[in-house]
Amino acid sequence: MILEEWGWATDFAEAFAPFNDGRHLPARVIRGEKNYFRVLSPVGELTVRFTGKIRHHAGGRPDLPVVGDWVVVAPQGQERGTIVAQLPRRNSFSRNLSGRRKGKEQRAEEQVIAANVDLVIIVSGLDQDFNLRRIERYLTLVSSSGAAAVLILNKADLCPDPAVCVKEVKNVAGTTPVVVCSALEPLQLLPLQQYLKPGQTVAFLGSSGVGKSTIVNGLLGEDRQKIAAVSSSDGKGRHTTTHRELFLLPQGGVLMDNPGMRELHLWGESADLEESFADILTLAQKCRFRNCSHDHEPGCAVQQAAVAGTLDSDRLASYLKLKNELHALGRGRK
Ligand SMILES: Nc1nc2c(ncn2[C@@H]2O[C@H](COP(=O)(O)OP(=O)(O)OP(=O)(O)O)[C@@H](O)[C@H]2O)c(=O)[nH]1
Ligand SMILES: [Mg+2]
Ligand SMILES: [Zn+2]
Repeated sequence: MILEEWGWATDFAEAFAPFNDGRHLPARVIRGEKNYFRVLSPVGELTVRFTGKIRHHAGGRPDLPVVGDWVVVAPQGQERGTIVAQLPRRNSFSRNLSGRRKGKEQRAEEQVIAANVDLVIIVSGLDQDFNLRRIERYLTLVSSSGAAAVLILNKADLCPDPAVCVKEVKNVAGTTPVVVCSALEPLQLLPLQQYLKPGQTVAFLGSSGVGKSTIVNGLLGEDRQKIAAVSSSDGKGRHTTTHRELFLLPQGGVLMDNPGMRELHLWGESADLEESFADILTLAQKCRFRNCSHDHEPGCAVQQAAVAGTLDSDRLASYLKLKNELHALGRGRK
């Protein structure tokens, strides 16, 4: 087993050095179950649990291992082991779980979704799923993680005029590359090859039913992931994938398939909007007040652009909504 194929690199090796005593193995979490993990180690796949000590030191959920993490394992026998430490993450994605519950004052609760991801491919369907506001939300999530992003507009076969949607998406995507395809046609996945590199981890994110697992199977060249038998007629999907999991590509590169997220509440800071809403931040430099909220102030260049139609007013509303969400989060996590 060559660990480098799974993304092992010198920074992780340095962090592992103190454990390199012949009794421990480095391993990557490739799948998480309720009470155990599957990890990939130099001696192959192992089923591991984590010690109470890690649970104690973690001081809460965000620090516990997630899929993508590199961990230190004390092997027991041929197939089992215990996670004794977690190596520092390069990056991670989080969402705010408290947003899922109804109620007035909610304490923010961070859920780390995945770790050590180089590139996120955000998948959107060109069917009823198509929603620019959701795409903006995903782009903001990715920019807060520090990973690179690519947008896939899948199910092109179900869209009478994909070019119209692509144009709208490009208005919100900034510099993020946009790829249009139908995952049912393997040849249409070829443009994705340029984003897959040996040792790099690529995660697929998007709503349920958009075709993430279909794309993963297409790239792996085999049906590893179960996909929905038929597209559901309301376009909402069915949560076919229930676990996130890493897969090794035959030509190198690691793919992470994810369950579709029903709701995505952000975990981050207002600054995370700087990349996903760079156009608004550029306009804001011309606002009369430096701390303009772009809501009601006189001399607001952002509002003026929305009135003039050079900035989509729905996009501005989306920006203000996400900004409020992140501000509220800043208060809630204190
Ligand atoms: N028409 C059409 N159907 C597609 C395309 N890609 C995927 N599908 C269908 O869409 C349905 C959902 O695909 P999945 O790959 O299971 O979707 P998913 O994003 O993995 O969904 P979850 O696992 O629930 O998050 C399946 O019936 C696929 O066959 C496409 O490009 N065009
Ligand atoms: Mg799936
Ligand atoms: Zn303003």
